[in-house]
Amino acid sequence: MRQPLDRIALISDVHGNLTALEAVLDDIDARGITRIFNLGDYVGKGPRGREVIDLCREQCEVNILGNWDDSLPDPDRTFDTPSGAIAWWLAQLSDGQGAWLRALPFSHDFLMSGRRVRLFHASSDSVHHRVRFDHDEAEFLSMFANTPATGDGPEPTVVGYGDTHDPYYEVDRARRTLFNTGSVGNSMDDPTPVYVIMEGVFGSAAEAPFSIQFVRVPYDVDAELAVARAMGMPEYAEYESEIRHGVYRGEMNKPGGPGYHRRPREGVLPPSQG
Ligand SMILES: [Mn+2]
Repeated sequence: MRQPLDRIALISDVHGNLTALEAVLDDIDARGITRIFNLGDYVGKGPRGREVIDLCREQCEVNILGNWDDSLPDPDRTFDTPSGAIAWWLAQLSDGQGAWLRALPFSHDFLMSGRRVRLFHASSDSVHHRVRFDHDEAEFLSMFANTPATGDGPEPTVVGYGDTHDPYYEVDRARRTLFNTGSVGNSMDDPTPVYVIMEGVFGSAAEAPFSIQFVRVPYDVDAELAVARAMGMPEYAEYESEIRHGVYRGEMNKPGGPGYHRRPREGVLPPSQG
């Protein structure tokens, strides 16, 4: 008999959407999974950053820094949107939460089934450097590199991240595995909350079965929007566009409608309109 397999739930980009987080935590609990690692972006975009932080501090074994967690409580931040939404999201946080967010670790490494796993929010060098799913080879390889932000430990063979709200899974011939968890609270394209279950032998350098599963969890989007309305959250229409339709707020008013999430390939003609 081989060792029993361990399961870890990876959640990311909750963004103040407490209703979605509770639905995902219920699903994780119903599967009997007790270990939850959070890849960051607790706050901003949605109304209940404070409650999301409180719940994640209580429920998640690992909490990692996201770009919003770094920039929203930054005492040197000077920008806001015309609606004043940034100041509103910041004002929702309780005393000490901003400092807690900014002190979160950049990355988290562990062994599973003989693979060296590294988790971070956006990329290996900064929470503010975004790597989309239609990256090139250099960007792919950069995700496995050590940087001043990750430190000088052994380089990973599996990297998981969030940030783009757009989940995927990719492998190369050196067995390097890159995946994006997608977003719990603000999922693009399919707005259904999504998280990852990673299964294998935790902490083990010996090869063993290893799997990554994407789980979509429906939730009460109307209830979440009702809370945002009742709280008077700025940019309500933008929030509705994202969580009801999966359309990023920066895309919702584009002439011709929101674009496809992959860049057009050079030299490929658009489909005939005939
Ligand atoms: Mn995010």
